[in-house]
Amino acid sequence: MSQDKQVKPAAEAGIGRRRFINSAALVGVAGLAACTDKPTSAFAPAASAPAAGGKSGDNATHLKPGELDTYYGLWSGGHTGDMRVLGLPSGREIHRIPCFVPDALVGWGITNESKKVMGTKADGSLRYTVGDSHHTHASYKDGNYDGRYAWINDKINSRIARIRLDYFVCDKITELPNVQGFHGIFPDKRDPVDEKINYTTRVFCGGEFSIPLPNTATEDASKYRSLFSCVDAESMEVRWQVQIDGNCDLVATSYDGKLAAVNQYNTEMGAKYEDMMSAERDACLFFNVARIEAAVKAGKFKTIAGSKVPVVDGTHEANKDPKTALTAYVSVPKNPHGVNASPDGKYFICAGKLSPTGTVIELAKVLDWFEGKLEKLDSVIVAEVELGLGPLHTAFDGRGNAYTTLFLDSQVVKWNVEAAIKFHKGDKSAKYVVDRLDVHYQPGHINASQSETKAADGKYLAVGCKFSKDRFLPVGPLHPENEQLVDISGEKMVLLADHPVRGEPHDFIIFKRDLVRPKQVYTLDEFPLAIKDPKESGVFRNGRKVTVKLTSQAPAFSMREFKLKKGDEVTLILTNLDKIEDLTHGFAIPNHNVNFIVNPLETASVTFVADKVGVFWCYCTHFCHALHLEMRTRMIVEA
Ligand code: RUQ
Ligand code: CUA
Ligand code: CA
Repeated sequence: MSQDKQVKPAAEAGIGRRRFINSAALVGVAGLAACTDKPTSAFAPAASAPAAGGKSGDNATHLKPGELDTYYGLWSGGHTGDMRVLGLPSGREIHRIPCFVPDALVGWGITNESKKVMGTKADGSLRYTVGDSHHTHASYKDGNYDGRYAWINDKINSRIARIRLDYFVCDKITELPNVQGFHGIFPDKRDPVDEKINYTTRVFCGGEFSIPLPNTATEDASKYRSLFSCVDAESMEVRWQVQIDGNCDLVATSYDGKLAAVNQYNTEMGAKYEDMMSAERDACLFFNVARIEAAVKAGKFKTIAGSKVPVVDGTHEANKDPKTALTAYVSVPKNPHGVNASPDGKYFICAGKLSPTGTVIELAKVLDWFEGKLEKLDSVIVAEVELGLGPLHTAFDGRGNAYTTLFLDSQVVKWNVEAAIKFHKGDKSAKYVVDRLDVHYQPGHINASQSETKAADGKYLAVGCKFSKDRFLPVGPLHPENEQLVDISGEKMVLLADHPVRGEPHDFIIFKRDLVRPKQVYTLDEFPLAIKDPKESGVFRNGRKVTVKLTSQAPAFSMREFKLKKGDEVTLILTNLDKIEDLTHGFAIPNHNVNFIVNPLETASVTFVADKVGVFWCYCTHFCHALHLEMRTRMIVEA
């Protein structure tokens, strides 16, 4: 508590006195677990808040039974390692998409198909069973989401997963070589050169922790380096990497495809947190995408032991001449967090974190610098204005306003970007702060409906509050997060609702529901192993290796029993031949660690050893029919 008292709410304290957070306050920042005093009590309950565009007294977040949400939200699950799908404005959680960690409901990590996506060791067991998903973004076309893919990262094991948005399933996972603490991701929005490619073909990935390259037990941290990686959106292979000075944190991309950028909080290249805060300024590091690809094509790269990926040199030293530079290090205040692209395509905004400021960088000027037309790189900064304490992430409404989370102030600040630029130029009458809203509590991530697209619509804002404290019924020591929904359709922000979510979501995106076209029944052809006719069922033996082929049609499996011998290595393939929406079956084998589901026309397989003599009732775990309980088959394992 004490550290928080040193910093009064922005409304009370003269913000100028806190130009930079003093070192005593930093103790609180480092813990980032500062708690506020009593919650702001004068809070209108959500039900009485005016609805977006609705009659007053309505609550847009309350949908009547049978009503559908108008937006999808894709939420990263944090260290649950999954992706969540929310409906908005209701805030209802509709789905969880397993990717980095096993999931008991669908059998992710149990079926051979999911294990292949997740990656296995030589003995067939999973390579990893933990994950930490932070950032999620979707593929673009013409500056808006095109409903093909979403991507999500795993910070622990440096993996990027792709989610197919036709079936809302993960279909590929790639592990980045020589990267630790893989944090931000962002797809490009078009190709920088080829006119015809007006859609996403690359995903950029920021490596946050620096390590020895290649990784050895070197103790001298001054030798550690970070890489910025580019993954091919289709093949999911790593195309190239850039070795940089400092580190990468979060990523943004420009609408013209020419630029990507990361915020850097550790330009000091410190190994201890004190070292990482020693400089007054860090950087927003820009990448010239077309030049990097040209350098790779021209063979101007090295490789790092253990990987064949081309690595180009993006260090300060190698990029002093703007006309050939691959990178540009733009100086921004102390330990920035978040870099976000405004929907008008003009600016990247870096939030200050340890500085109470937001920095606005004009992209046309960055391109000018790369052409040699701008004398000083610093002049790409068109505003650096005070916002409040602990600014982290920024969202946009498409009407020229930005919304930045203030972690320490427990607020969202709405500010006008063009007014901030005027103010920075010297027009001190330009009022750039439009509104402030208390949120509950300590917000990290923020996003608005369609925010980082050209179709930003300024309707809803979701705020990822890291602490929920007293906002929900107590359930013991572990609190849910509080995803708050805010109406931003008017001048003032209006808090609409609290939504508890299981820990620990980070970033999320919100988009109009008609941008995706989900399919609710598979086609048999999606699966090479599909058993298209129940007559193909049977037990097929090849020495100790046995294949069991089975189909399901409510309320029965195609074989009522099947026989195995103790010690058989069994691969069981199950195709669900039911083709009706919502008719999913499960398949569980007692005492064999097998349980998975098959959705309509889906095929899945499992491999296990029949190591116990006996009768095992394999049963359907997913309620499917009035005779669901009767839906079983006997596995008889003989000596
Ligand atoms: S970023 S620490 Cu991944 Cu703000 Cu959540
Ligand atoms: Cu099939 Cu329950
Ligand atoms: Ca720093």
